[in-house]
Amino acid sequence: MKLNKTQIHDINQKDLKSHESDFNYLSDKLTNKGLDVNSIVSKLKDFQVAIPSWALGAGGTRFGRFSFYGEPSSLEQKIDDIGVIHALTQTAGAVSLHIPWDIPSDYNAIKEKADALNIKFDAVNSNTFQDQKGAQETYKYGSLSNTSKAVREQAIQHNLDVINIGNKLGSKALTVWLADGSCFPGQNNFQTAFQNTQDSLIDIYKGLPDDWKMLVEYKPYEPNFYSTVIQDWGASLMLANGCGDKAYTLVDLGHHLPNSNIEQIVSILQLKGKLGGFHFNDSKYGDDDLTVGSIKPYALFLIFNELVYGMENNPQNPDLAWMIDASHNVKDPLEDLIQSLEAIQEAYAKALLINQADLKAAQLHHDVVKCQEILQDAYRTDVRALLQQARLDAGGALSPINAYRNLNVRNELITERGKNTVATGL
Ligand code: PSV
Ligand code: MN
Ligand code: MN
Repeated sequence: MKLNKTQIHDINQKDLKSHESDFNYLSDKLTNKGLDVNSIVSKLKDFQVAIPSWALGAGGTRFGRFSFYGEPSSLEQKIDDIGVIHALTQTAGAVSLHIPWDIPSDYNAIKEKADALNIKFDAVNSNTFQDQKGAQETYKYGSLSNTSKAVREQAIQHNLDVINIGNKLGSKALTVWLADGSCFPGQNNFQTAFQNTQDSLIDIYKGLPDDWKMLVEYKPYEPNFYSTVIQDWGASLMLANGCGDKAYTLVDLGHHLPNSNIEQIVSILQLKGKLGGFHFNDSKYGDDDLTVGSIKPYALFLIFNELVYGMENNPQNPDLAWMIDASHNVKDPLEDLIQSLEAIQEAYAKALLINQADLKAAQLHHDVVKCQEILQDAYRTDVRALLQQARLDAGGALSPINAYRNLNVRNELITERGKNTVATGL
């Protein structure tokens, strides 16, 4: 299924008048505060977030999986689905592939399809957390950290293969997330596991093309519940530094112990020029992979405040690879991704409203109350008309969810594809 601009344009007509009055009202208010509304709208238009190829089917828990049907069963169909989301939101102009879940069978055909839908290939993800069919060695006791040289070599080679696949598609980054760790005290020697991981990453890094980045993702626990080799930003940063200038830390919002100050982590990584990628989701308890902004929208806003500050003040930090890393059981996955994209844009827009000069002055005067007022004034502003304007300018839908439903997308997909389901392996 492919949406065209006319369909979306026609659907927008009904809400155009009320959008215009909302936008003019907000625009006047913000202009009076000294903000450049056009520049904010254009930043929102430019902000693109990659959709992971594994989030397009209903996710699942270890207790069950309930399909929405019409799910994509090939990489081509996954890219079609991202095309639908991108046509409506104009914010999902990239895909992040997981290898070997999504090895293209015909590279040219996939590239042409993605090009036609205006979708780029963002970071490619390696997978050494599952054994692959026909593999000689098992990752049961770790991959890049394993005490067995043969296992480490297999895992290194897999990452080099992933780089090669990404290269053919135009990707410029490899994301490494390891499940490596231990389930029980005494099972692993921490130092050996860490050193093996460092040495393996260096071997992968040697195969990285000059214009590529390596993104090292961390996570405190799960699937291992006693220790994880790359458990936090400190471990990730040490490993990245041990590899070289093209290696960076990747922050996933769900990969922190409760109450971690994630905004402070992203801020300091940017200061050091070492924040390379970002996975969006939300969580109540652990790595819940819930819809972005569904649980802690204020925390997301505070994180965006630091990201905006870093994007403006830290030229030593590269452009980030943004990706949604969420998936679950009870929503239409495409609607869920649309909601996540909206929440991301909303937090970004609110962060762009913060008057950084006023905030700095209030900080210098130790005016704690004023500092909080400045942040909360931005947070409490209803910025949805800005998001709508950005989408409208780019040819997207005023309300992507309403348009998705009015255009009957899920039923169309079911008619086209039948009651297919895909197990993502998550
Ligand atoms: C691990 O929990 C993770 O967040 C990593 O980013 C993986 O690549 C992704 O989920 C899918 O397994
Ligand atoms: Mn992640
Ligand atoms: Mn995760």
